[in-house]
Amino acid sequence: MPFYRFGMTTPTVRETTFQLLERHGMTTVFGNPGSNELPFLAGLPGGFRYVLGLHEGVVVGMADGYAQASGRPAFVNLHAASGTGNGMGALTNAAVSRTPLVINAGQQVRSAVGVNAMLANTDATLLTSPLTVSSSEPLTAGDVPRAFSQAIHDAVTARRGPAYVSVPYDDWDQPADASTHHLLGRTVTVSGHLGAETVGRLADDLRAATRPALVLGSDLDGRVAMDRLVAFAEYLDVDVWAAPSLYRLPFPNRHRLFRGVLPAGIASVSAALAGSDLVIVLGAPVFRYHQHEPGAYLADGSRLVQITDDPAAAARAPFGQALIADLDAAVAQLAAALGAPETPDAAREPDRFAACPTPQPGTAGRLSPHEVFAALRDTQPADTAYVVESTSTNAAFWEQMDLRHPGSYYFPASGGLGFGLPAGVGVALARPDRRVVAVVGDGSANYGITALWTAAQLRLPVTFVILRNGTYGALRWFADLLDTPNVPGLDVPDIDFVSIASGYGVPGSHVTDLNKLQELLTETPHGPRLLQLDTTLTTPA
Ligand code: TZD
Ligand code: CA
Repeated sequence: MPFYRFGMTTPTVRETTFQLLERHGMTTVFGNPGSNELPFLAGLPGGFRYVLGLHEGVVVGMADGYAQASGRPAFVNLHAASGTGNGMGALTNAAVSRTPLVINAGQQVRSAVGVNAMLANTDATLLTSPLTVSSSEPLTAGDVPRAFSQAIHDAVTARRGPAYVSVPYDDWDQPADASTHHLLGRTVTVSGHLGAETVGRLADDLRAATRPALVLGSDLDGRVAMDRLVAFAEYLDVDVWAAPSLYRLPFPNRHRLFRGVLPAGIASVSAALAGSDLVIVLGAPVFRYHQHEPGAYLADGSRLVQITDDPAAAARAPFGQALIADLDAAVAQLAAALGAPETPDAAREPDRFAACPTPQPGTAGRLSPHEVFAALRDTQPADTAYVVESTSTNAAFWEQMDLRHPGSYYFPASGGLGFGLPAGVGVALARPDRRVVAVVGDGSANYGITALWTAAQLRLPVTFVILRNGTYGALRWFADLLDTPNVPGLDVPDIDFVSIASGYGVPGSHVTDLNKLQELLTETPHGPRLLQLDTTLTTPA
């Protein structure tokens, strides 16, 4: 079937939609098909590729990793209610990271929805609406292309995040509305500069503060050059923290000014920031806490200003002043007002990066997570992209890693497991120029395990490192914190990921010895590989 059938006939809804997707560079379709989706997928136009995931959680996770790592919106095609439902756990992550996804689900033919025919999704828009920036099902077939145009702009502007469009499958061959060609040339631009007066006041406040601190959030990675942030922080010579519940890294973690990732509890944040009279939060919600630690949000004498490009994050913060602005523009404006350089002055900072401590040793037949991270750090390229989903090893990770490049760190933003393996695939698809290592716990790996098959089919050179401590380690730590002894269901012993990987077509090795690990890690991967490491138990903090 020819793709563009212009000329004598009006273009169809399907043709116009594909043109729109192409115009926005969304030519990769992450999907898992059903009967409702077949009319859309039949004969994809030239230039489009379809990436099949075997479970919708994996499809959304791959698209999330792809969109985050490429900095571009990704297109997803899911089956109606059940397929969308399977994807929703993964959607909780994309909602928090505000990953621009346009998710199309097939719907039964229009006349069959009302009677709830098999595979109809009645009230389709309600299913996803808590997790999307918009959810729609156009009222006429002709309006479908405009609905996609809106979804794309919703996904990438202001609020950002996943947008959902449900389309009855008899719509695709209908003629598009006569005026939809206007959509192809549309742009939506956000101009988020701060007013001169606001910048001046903020610069004055920063100059007047005796001990300001910067708290940098995940929204900065890929939006504000890491170098610019380093130059800014060095010029101010301030403490730099990463925001709690971090899922991307905005600042080199071994930089002499870096104080670490803020712990995700009210009292802990307040204690860490005590002594700073002015806290500037850039590109993060205030704050995404986890463990419940009631207390004062900030110590007496501390004041907080949040600069964010997320209007919702500004509105819901329980304290502090908020400014909504484009992050890159805001940092540039503030740096200019203060006279800070755009790039770091190498000569000024000969000892910019701190050394790494010696990792604590493992036990017989078990590596410590610290040793594993040290081995990765010492063997992998400096700009390796790490997708991390091992919850109890967080402290060990930050202790041992040395990340100095943008796009080095991806973590499930909502804490929804099932991200690590799929996002590893998505990041590798988006960035063939970077080494990709997914470090995933033996609990977490099971939620997105079928991503291994896609990695094998596409021969993506991802190293999947499975940390096998036989338990839901973080939950053991939490059970202790919450004083809830004897909780069932916390152990996951004896899962053989080498066998599982082999079934999906990914070669694996079982490693219990540090030398062997280092030796394997020095090999350059030409396709996916899985390393199952037996590890000792540690705690996330
Ligand atoms: N299900 C989903 C989809 N997301 C979750 N976050 C959980 C369950 C609960 N959960 C956590 O928050 S951490 C965790 C679970 C089950 C344990 C993960 O175990 P792991 O990592 O083996 O991957 P560690 O390092 O042993 O903690
Ligand atoms: Ca584990």
